[in-house]
Amino acid sequence: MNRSLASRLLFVSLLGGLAFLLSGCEVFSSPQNTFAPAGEIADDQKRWFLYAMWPALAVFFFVQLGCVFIVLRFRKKKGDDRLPKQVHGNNVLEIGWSIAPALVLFAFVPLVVTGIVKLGNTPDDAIIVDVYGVQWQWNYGYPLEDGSSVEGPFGDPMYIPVDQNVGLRLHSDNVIHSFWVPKLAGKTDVMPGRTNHMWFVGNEIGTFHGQCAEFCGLGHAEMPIVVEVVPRETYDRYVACLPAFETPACEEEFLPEEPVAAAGE
Ligand SMILES: [Cu+2]
Repeated sequence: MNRSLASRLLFVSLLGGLAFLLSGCEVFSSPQNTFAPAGEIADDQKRWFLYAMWPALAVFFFVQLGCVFIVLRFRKKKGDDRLPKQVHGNNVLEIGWSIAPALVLFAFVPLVVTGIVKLGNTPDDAIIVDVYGVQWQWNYGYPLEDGSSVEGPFGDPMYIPVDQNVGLRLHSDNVIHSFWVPKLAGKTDVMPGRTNHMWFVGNEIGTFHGQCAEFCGLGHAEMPIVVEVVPRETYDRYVACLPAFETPACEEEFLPEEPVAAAGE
């Protein structure tokens, strides 16, 4: 095989490979897409990520172009067997590429500090939901007006009111789990022996999916998270129905249909 045919084949197969890889990308429709946030916190986090991503991409392309330029400009030429000029160190370049990244990082300081402070302070008007990571299910506890709390059935979705700040207290009495619903907020570990905190808000009514993001044993893959962002009245009815969905109205509204019944059999 001659060289130009080989390089053409290589180019075509690289292009095919790239197309194959890109076919896995879904921009907005996948259910766990951090680029399609459905709440203020996830939206902030997406924006912060993009602030860092664009400069990083610019640096990446700048460095790659530099590499290509150097390889082409200083490659060995036919019939020239002399050693190239031997250079050791360049003060201007070295000081430059130490200071420039430091300046870029420094530009992120205000953003990072304000972001950390915002994420670390649950707003005063938030409702506080307890999250229990179990091997291998999630369970949620909701605040009642008298200051006590009531737990939903194991495996039930988390219900929260739309446009309402929600603070989570994350508990585990077994191993480390991680609570992550990409469209609503970044992940936070759920640790035995300590209570971690996070907060978020769902600004769109709908069902949002996530999963345990810390390998927690054999049933790790069976720890999906479902958050139902619902109108305030629906949330109030749900909490009033807990813990047992005893009335027919509760049963009808909040108990999932049996799979067999749903299939019409
Ligand atoms: Cu887990």
